[in-house]
Amino acid sequence: MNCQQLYAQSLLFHLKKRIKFFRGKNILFLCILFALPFTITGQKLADPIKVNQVGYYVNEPKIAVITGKVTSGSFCVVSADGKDTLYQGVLDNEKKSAYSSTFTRIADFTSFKKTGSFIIRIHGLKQSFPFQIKNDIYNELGKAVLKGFYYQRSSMPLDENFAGKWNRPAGHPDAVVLIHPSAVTDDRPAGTIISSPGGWYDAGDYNKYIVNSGITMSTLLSAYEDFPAYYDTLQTNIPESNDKIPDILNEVLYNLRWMFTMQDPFDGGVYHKCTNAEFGGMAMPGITKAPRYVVQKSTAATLDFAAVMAQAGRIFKKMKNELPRLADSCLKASANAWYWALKHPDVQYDQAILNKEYKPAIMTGAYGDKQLEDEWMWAATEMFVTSKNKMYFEVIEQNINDSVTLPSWSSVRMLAYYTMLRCENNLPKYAREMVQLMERRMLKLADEYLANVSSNAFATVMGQSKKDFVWGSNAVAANQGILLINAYFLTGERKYILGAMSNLDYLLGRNATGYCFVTGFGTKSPMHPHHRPSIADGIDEPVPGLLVGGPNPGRQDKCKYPFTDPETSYVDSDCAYASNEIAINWNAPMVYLVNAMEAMKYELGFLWK
Ligand SMILES: [Ca+2]
Ligand SMILES: [Ca+2]
Repeated sequence: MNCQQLYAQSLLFHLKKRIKFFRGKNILFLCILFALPFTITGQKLADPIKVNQVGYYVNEPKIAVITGKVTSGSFCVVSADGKDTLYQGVLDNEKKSAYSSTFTRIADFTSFKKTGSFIIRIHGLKQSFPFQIKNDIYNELGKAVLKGFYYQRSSMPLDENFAGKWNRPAGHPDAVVLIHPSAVTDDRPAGTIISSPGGWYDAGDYNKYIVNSGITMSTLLSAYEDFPAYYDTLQTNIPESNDKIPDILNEVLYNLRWMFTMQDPFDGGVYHKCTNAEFGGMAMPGITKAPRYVVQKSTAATLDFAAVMAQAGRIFKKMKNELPRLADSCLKASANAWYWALKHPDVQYDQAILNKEYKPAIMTGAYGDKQLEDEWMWAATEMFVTSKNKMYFEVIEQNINDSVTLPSWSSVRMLAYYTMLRCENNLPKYAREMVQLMERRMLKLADEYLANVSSNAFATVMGQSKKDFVWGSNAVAANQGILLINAYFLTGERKYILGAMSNLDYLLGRNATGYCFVTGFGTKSPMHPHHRPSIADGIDEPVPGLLVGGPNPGRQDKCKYPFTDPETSYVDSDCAYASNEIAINWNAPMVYLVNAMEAMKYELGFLWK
């Protein structure tokens, strides 16, 4: 029996079942059932064949995961128009998810190497969403997730030529920003007004946070440092696309120039955030005129700032003609921040305590961090690698400990690892032993990620541990991918790239929810992210190129979720800030991961074997 026959039989089977059930009931309802035979069951059952909805490289692994109960052991790859059956394969044995009652079977069609648009059919199940197979499969996605940052720009209008139907007037000029009472100093007394324009909105809200800018900027700058030739020609249709600076660096510069304004020129300390006192309503940016503040300086913000400026200085030094004096400004800002941090080594931003002392109370994202050894280590590393000054190396030695974890906004130690490994050939001999230690530790973590992919119900690196499903779990998946790419840099072993690719499949649809988690991509894609412009702009489609947070069983938003297992606790609702918000520190690793695939395709050629 071929796949068309299989499909016809399965269609008949379902209709018969439903006709039996509805016999004697409303005939009109029956007609609707005929028209939409498989779309009225629950979330899991509705889309039982999970594919990467963007698609697959011709010569790389191609896996679909089946979550419905199957009565047949085979599957077919069919042309997207449903006419031609092109490949038949056998489903793998059933696996049970470690965190839910979901059973899965793997459909591996790696050996199918035709280019085009396809679907997968299995007897008794709704067919898969369409996907493509081609050699530049992530080209558009790579540009779109970088362009996502352009849509987050504050203080400038988004012109229709660049923003399309999502064009909008400028929001939040931030030319008048008050020094919050928590941040008052002799040089900037109460009532002082500063200007802090530019930068990206952090997430679904309209505030700008230095700590979260830290890891975001580092991830984008590292993407450039790791793949300069690729990014030198990557254009994203932004206002600066025709200048001589790579667009990824134009985008970074937009936030970097804002970061400069967050440093107090009198002492070098860096304000924790530029913010409204409270989150605004679901309106377009610039609609509300509530006062903006910079709040207390913190050691975490100041060290993150020092790290970013040191890395930016290293990169922009090579663009002296296009950006004269910028690198020097970065290095000076970095050093001034460092000296402030030395004098104030442990100033934490504790919003609850500050709100007892100062008015108005600040209720926006706190990004409080009590553990600062990792910030010290990261800042010292970027400054050491840029300056080769042994003073910073000694601080790295003091702050390196046994903990090796994926990076997050509050845990930035791994960013130091990446930089040391990337720049190892330019480091003094005395640093070699430490670099080797870092290499061993990073590879150990990478190997742990790869060890159990085959026993995972979705055959991905992501989701092997319940701990992966935290707030922003999709960034965990993307950051695991980056770590595996770094392991590839060290070893040249292809298995690490395949691990990273498995997480891209996860993010683009091969997961328990069946969602392709980037707005504007895939068939089943978030339409209602917790993102104020997407909610308020009156356009059906959300702003494109944004990665939503992903499954988070914590469900801190208290919204209604159809499923609550770690791997399924996601809902496409703008209420759901705990699983369906967007954020710059989530988009950045997606930019790195997606574009790394496209970059290595050209730079290393391994995808063309
Ligand atoms: Ca440019
Ligand atoms: Ca920390």
